[in-house]
Amino acid sequence: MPSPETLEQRVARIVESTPVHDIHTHLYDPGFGSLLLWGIDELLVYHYLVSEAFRQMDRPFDQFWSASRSEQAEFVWQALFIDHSPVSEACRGVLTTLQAFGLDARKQDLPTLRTWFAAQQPGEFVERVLQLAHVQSICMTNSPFDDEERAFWETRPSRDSRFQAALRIDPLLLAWPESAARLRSWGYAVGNEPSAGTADEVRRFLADWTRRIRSRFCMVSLPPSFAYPAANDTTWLLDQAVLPHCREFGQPLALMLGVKRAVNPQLRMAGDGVGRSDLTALQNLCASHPDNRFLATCLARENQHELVVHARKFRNLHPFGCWWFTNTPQLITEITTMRLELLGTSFTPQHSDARVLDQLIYKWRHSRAVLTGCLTEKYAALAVAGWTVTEAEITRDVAELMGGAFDRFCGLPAQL
Ligand code: RAT
Ligand code: ZN
Repeated sequence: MPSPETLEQRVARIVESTPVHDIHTHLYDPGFGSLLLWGIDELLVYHYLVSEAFRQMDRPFDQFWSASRSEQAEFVWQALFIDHSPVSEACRGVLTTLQAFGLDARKQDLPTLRTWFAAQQPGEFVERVLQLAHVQSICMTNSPFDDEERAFWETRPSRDSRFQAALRIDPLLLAWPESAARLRSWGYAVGNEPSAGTADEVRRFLADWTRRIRSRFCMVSLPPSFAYPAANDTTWLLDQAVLPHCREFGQPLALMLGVKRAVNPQLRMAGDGVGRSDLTALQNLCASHPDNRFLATCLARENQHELVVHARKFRNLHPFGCWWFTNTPQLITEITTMRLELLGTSFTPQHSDARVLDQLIYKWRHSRAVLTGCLTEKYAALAVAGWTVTEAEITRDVAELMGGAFDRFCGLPAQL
């Protein structure tokens, strides 16, 4: 007789079979062609790996950056997989991904791996990855300030409904008045100084883009120095344009707090760092705008507890994800356990932040394993207290955590 399923096996089975809604990625709808990255070279030149590789090689920065993409991938492979054991989370991710494709990274050298990827048919490959990662839908990161991306939107591409849009507005909020000049060049009559007319035009810009890309929410990443309210452009733009826009469209604003951009510019995209935020800003936003909803994630480990406590006080705040430097098994375990203990299931434990399609596989395999561990521990503790959870209850909870709570918080995608 087969031995009965343990609690952990049951939770694992349910977590693994529940499709996830990945609420923050840097992936693109396949209709955007070359903007959607995939394949072994892209996996290896992921900026998480590039910053690690520079620690293990003496190569001058210029020499690395002037090399071709495939040479850069070879440098990273040599430094992180051949010369040292690939124990970091980002390295392990490459191996999990290759393994899921049935490729033995130990046996196959880079040229052989490249040949395998080159033989994949893009459309089928997208389906295969989504299936292996068990991802049902994805939020992209869509910036009108990105020239390459804007050009795609202007062609009015046909859309894959699984790839939902999120309107990213960092330059608008953080680089005014430079961004005012860009808005003017696109036909919006904004001035550099605060005025009712400028606020209306910024709102028109936001409304146009929300409709054009059918975005579900606005997003911004903010430095540790972010304060609210403050006597600066960010506060007036939030108060007069962004928050009214979100209210009008019934959409949340996602705040990603604590990134220090370009602490080492020589690393280019890999050169951003972390800093502790003062989450009083978030508290003030939630308290003074009860009719707005805020999604929030923090980059600093030191901010995680405060974020959860704010969420206990403000139901217009929804914590999400273990972002970037916190997306490691140890920190996901710590953060997810803390959130479960203080918020129950009213949060979204993870997003992938994938930049390369194939990464969905490892990001979700690794995160699902951690979520299984955290939930098992909590259900076992409930059993000790005389509350044995049923299959249906676990299924309900997991669905909440893997996109259900997020969808309820955000509201259904608007018919724009
Ligand atoms: O995790 C990342 O890939 C970072 O580079 C950032 O893009 C970050 O996630 C962000 O959205 O700003
Ligand atoms: Zn991101």
